[in-house]
Amino acid sequence: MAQVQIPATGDLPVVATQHPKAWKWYHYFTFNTDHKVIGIQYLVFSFIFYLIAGLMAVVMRTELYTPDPDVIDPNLYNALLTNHGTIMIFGWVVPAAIGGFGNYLVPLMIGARDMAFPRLNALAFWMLPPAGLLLLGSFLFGGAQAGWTSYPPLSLITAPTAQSMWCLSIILAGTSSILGAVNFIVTIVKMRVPSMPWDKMPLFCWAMMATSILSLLSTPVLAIGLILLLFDINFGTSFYKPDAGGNVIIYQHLFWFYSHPAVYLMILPIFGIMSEVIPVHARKPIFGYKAILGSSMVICFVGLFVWVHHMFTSGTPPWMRMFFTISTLIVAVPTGVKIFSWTATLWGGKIRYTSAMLFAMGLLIMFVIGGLSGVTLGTAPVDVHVHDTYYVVAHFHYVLFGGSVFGLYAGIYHWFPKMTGRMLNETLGKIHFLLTIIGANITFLPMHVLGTQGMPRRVAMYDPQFATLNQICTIGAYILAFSVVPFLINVIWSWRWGPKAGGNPWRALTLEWTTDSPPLIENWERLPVVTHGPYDYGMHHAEATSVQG
Ligand code: HEM
Ligand SMILES: [Cu+2]
Repeated sequence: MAQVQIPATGDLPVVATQHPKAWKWYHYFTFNTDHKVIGIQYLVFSFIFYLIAGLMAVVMRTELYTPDPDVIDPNLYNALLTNHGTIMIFGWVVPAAIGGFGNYLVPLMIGARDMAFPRLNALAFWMLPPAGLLLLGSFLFGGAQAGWTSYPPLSLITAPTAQSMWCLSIILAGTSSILGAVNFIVTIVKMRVPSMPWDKMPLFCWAMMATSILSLLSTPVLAIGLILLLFDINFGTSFYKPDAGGNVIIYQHLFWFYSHPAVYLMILPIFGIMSEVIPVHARKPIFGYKAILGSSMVICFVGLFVWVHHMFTSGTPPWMRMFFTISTLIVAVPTGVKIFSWTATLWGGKIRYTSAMLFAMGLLIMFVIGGLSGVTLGTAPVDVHVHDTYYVVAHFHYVLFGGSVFGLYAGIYHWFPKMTGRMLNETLGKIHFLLTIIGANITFLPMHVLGTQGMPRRVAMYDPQFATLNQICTIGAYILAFSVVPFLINVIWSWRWGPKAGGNPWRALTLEWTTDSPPLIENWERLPVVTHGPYDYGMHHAEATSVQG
């Protein structure tokens, strides 16, 4: 394919003749610069890694079915634990939400033909497969075993080769995130179609803006922390070695300065997906457009000042505990604003219980449970008691699985017709939803009890008094593993044989629905003109112009 300059605005020039008419399957395995191809590359890649990390979880839960370490070697358990967490975060939620949905949707939603820097975009994606291979390859050397947080001194003394591969992998993934963040910010600021003012921009794009600013400010700090760790492991430096004058707490600060914001990197784009899915399937204008976009920006800013809530038990002085307890509780406010706005949007709407909507509603319930346990953990006096217990594991699985993963599924059910031109099967979708929400609650709800009773996290063996609840968790995990089957059948079957979707099957109002499904290579023949707000449902002028295809 000839390299051609794609103009930001204006009508499609002669370049169309230099492109193939539509991408063929093998283009998806090449260094392609089309944002839609890259978006799908991210989604498929990250879903494969989701399955791999899910398999690791099934093995761990099988081990935990009984109190003794009788299924796998405890060192292998630690390696699985470390890579499960790492892959779920850096290989699934972050690349799927930001790289996948962000790349696919942002240009389409703002009326652009591509991202601002298409080649940089492709480069950012192609850094991920080597990062993934480094993680998987590290199992040849025993696998990194120090947890996804990789605190020294543990990370300095276990499996040094594997730990170094882990560091390199995360540095690669982080660099990819930084490149992506620059691209999103420039694209959103510079490439909106002229008829789209800031206050008519879809909320998903606002969420991507907040996500990208946050990523740009925090990711380099993680890279610094990990480079110093690599030096300590391999080159005899002692940044973190206490016996040689180093300080382990510095690592914790560098790590959490990125990794608390990382929880917002994983949830802000998902909040963006929620703000798109809910109004379409409830046929109502979103409640509190400005409140939602404002709360994304507030989360982006305040989220930079809460990281020490992960370090309440690291000898932090009392004034610090107080400061970070208060800042943590403040973040709950903008989050609550969003939950309120979505609930108010549902209120009195003409709700269509599609699979996308069911996952969005499931997210509302699950995220509220996870948010409440988050508020209790953010309060230093409580956290000191339940720190490093299963209570923490329960909390972050409610926000990560019940939040991020539910949101990714809602997004897939909503935009699959746009991406492939085919509808997914709704019956299989509902079976998938039921298995997922039942499985998730059976797996993660008992963990709150286990944690408050004192079961530590990150262990392959435990006291027999915890056996019954652990068995329940393991059964839940099997249900969760099985829940993927109807989803996979649905996606593979529908991609080929599903009913044709047409341009706008949900009668939605954002710009991605004004082109064909799947969209043309440069998105539109003539760029769309914005004549109404993105959420003007039920308003006559908007409904009339939106129906297409
Ligand atoms: C509602 C707002 C939230 C609050 C108040 C909150 C608070 C906390 C606190 C205080 C901890 C530390 C627990 C400990 O000391 O061991 C923690 C851990 C964690 N949180 Fe959150 N959180 C929130 C949202 C989220 C979100 C949205 C995610 C991900 C999408 C998330 C993922 C995690 C993870 C992965 C951990 C485990 C860290 C570790 O290995 O220790 N949290 N959270
Ligand atoms: Cu945090």
